[in-house]
Amino acid sequence: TDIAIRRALLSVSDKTGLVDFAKALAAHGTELVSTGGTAKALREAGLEVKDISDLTGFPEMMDGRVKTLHPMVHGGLLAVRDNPEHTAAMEEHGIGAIDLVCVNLYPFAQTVGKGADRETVIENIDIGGPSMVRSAAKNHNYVAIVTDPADYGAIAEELSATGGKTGMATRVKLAAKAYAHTAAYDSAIANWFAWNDAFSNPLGQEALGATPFPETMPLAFARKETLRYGENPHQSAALYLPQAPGAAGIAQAEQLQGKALSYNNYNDADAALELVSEFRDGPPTVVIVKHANPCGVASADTVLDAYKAALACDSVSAFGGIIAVNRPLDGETAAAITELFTEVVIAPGADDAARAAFARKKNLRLLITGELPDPKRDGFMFKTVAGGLLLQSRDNGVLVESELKVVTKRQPTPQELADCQFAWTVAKHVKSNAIVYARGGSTAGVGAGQMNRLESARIAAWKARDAAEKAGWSEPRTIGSAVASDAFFPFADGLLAAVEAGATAVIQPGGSIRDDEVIAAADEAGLAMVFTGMRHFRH
Ligand code: 93A
Repeated sequence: TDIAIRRALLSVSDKTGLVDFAKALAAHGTELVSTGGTAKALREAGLEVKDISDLTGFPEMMDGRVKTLHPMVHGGLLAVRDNPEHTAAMEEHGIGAIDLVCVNLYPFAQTVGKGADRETVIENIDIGGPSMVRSAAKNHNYVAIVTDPADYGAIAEELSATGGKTGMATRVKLAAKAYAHTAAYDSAIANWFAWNDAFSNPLGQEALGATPFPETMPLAFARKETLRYGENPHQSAALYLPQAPGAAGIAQAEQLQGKALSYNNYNDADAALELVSEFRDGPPTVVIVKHANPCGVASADTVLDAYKAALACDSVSAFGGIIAVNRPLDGETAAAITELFTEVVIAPGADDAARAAFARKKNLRLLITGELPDPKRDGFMFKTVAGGLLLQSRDNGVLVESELKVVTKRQPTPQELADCQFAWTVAKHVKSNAIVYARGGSTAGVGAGQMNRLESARIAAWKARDAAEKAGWSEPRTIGSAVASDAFFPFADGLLAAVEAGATAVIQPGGSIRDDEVIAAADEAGLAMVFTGMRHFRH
């Protein structure tokens, strides 16, 4: 059944094509009714238009929050025209039928995309618009619902072909589109609520209640770039950014030079930046990462000295590595870095001399972060499993010195305690099982990703001996070092391997059923051992 469009309600935020479409309607004698901004645009184009307030008998009020939410509107949209009760109600209340609705909604997603504040985003949740869209779409037997300016032309043609009518087939198609539109709109809002808190809401995860995890996991991320390939050349990949302000990390860094970052570059650069950010309030510190594990980390009086010390930990692995520093780079340090092949350098800033030094290495990617992200910030971590997705909160636990518990007869010396803290911070960013030896503000040996803790302890010690040999030192730097273990020692063997390597202090979470055994072994060897009470698995 064709329906003649006697009255049309137009209320659009995106005014594209509006005037032409309204003219096409008016050409068939259709009465036009509009909300404030839309009516203004139509009048300016010389069209005759009735204000919505004249229809409802109420002014548009509360900053426009209430303009079309009225029985005069929704009665006119929802009435079943051949239902006598409905028509009687229309007559009784003076409700006139509305035959076509042209609505597009407040630009919610665009407002979010612009990084608007919370209040502005909320104000851009359209209520009256979707209500009209849904009412009109439900009653598509009688009402045409137009939500997309791209459809104006075809509808205008249908009007001219039929003398101002729409056909049922058109109205059904428009109704389907309308519900898809409001569904997408509401899911964008749901996404924003689900994710805004994770990334930017000062109320943090508390605001989401005891479980910060949304019932469904809508991905409110927009593609930033397509990457050349994934972890391997036969895999494809892309980088996405959260559609909420406040996200801070490697994805927000500014690239000053070099080829586009690869999937593995991003992964490694993330590991490097996350670790160096732990030192954002510390002395100059340099992190060198390979295969997402730190192979050398050092703090010193200058960035240059820290770089040299970090490099000496494992100069072999450092080749083709990712370097992150916690201070703006100077020319001298930049020049030293460019002596070795490096994939990516990440820094809060770089002065002109540093930029000039890097510019000589065309392929080196230089990433500038500005102020380093806060290691204590909230956030989420994703990991896929075949057929599913694992989601957990960020590991934002940081060491609080006052919460350390000395469990051995011997107390750590101040130097041992400092080395313990340094080793622990690095171990948090090493793939499990992680064992890290540190001495005098730099790593002495890093053991990563082994299936048992003893092996990680042995590998780290072996790497320290190798580094000593390469650097011509008289002894490995594990002698007199502190050793950190990312999780408790289940047996004394791992601890004894550290003793053998020359460690004099141990930092670990504690909590094993054999803690007594492990503490006794530490006492026996004259070690000082502290428990953190917090584990840092990372896989
Ligand atoms: O604030 S609302 O949710 N309350 C309403 O009653 C209402 N009626 C229409 N938003 C409402 N609208 C929206 O206003 C429409 O969806 C459209 O996006 C916009 C058009 O306003 P104007 O004509 O003043 O530019």
